[in-house]
Amino acid sequence: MKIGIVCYPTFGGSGVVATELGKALAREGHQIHFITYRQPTRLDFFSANLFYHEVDIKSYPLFEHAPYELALASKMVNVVKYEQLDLLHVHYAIPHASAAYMAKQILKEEGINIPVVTTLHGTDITLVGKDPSYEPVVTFSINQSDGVTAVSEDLRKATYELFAVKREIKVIPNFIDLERFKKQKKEHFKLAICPNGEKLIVHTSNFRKVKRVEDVIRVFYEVRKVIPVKLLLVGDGPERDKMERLCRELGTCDDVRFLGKLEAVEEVLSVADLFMMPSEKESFGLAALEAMACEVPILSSDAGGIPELNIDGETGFVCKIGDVTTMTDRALYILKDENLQGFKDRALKRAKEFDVVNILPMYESFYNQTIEKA
Ligand code: GMT
Repeated sequence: MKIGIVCYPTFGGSGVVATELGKALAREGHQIHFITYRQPTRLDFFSANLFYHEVDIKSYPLFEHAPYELALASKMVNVVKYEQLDLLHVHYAIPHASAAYMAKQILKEEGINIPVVTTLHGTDITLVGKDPSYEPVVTFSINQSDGVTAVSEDLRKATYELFAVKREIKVIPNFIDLERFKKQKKEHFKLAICPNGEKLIVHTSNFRKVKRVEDVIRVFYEVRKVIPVKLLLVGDGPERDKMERLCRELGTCDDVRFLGKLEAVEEVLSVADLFMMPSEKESFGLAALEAMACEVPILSSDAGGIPELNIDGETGFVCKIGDVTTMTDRALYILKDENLQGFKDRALKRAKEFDVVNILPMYESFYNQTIEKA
């Protein structure tokens, strides 16, 4: 198949899922055309089946905000027409689904019928999309897609609750490349961070409010009163300054490192003993799956789709959002020497269920069904 993939070319979340999906499809022999405003982060190599089309966003003094959606729709028209694509797959509804709708209508005028698949990722539904400033367009463009998928059962349910969506939504969970995400031998790294055999807690995120990084630091602060432990925080975003201040206030700076954005996150995960994801909202929790694949147990909140991934008492623990006291107890339980290895083994076993090899055929068959119906 010749497939156009539209996504945000960003560091985590939907952009990574879209890029990894495209790469996996290309390995299977499909021709993949990425249409984005910047080269996606994990697409910096040559492959005969991978193509990248940059959206040109022309500025003009009249525009306070350049009309990205129009530039994107125009680029989609162009790529579908000249590369003779069979299908467009857009990741994250805003504004990709509505841009795809516009491209589809324009192409229809020229006698081309391009099927559109929209994948809902989370905040496009639960946070930004339900805001009245976007809701009518989001509802309309989801209903106009030829196929709709969501990354968890919880997100599927939330979409029906929050929007007047009539389309059937197929759940296709996120996936992991176990060739890349696996525990690596990085003992020297562990020794540098934990010179006295301390346990290591890791959190990675985009440091937005919904990630509740403060809970990570507060749990760490409580755990540190009981056992020797260190904390690594990977990523960057609007909350980072506040979190650095909190560490200074709590006097934990010597035991906490802010690493900023890191491409090879699997190296850090390889030496972690516990991964924390206390999010307020989380449709799936890809970062937790990446940690599990590196044999790291998860201490998470019960937000959104996380409990579909992290099995309470097995691969880690699932606690109520914001319940720092229970999270502290659970962290201490997992980190006990006699418990830790069991949690690590079960985390890896669970991660293997989300191997890209298992999930890719779900997308391929969904594409085929959508093309047949369109
Ligand atoms: O978590 C974010 O803020 C990024 C966001 C995105 O769309 O890039 O992530 C969402 O999509 C990921 C990939 O499907 C999911 O693993 C995340 O759970 C989801 N984030 C939220 O729902 C908050």
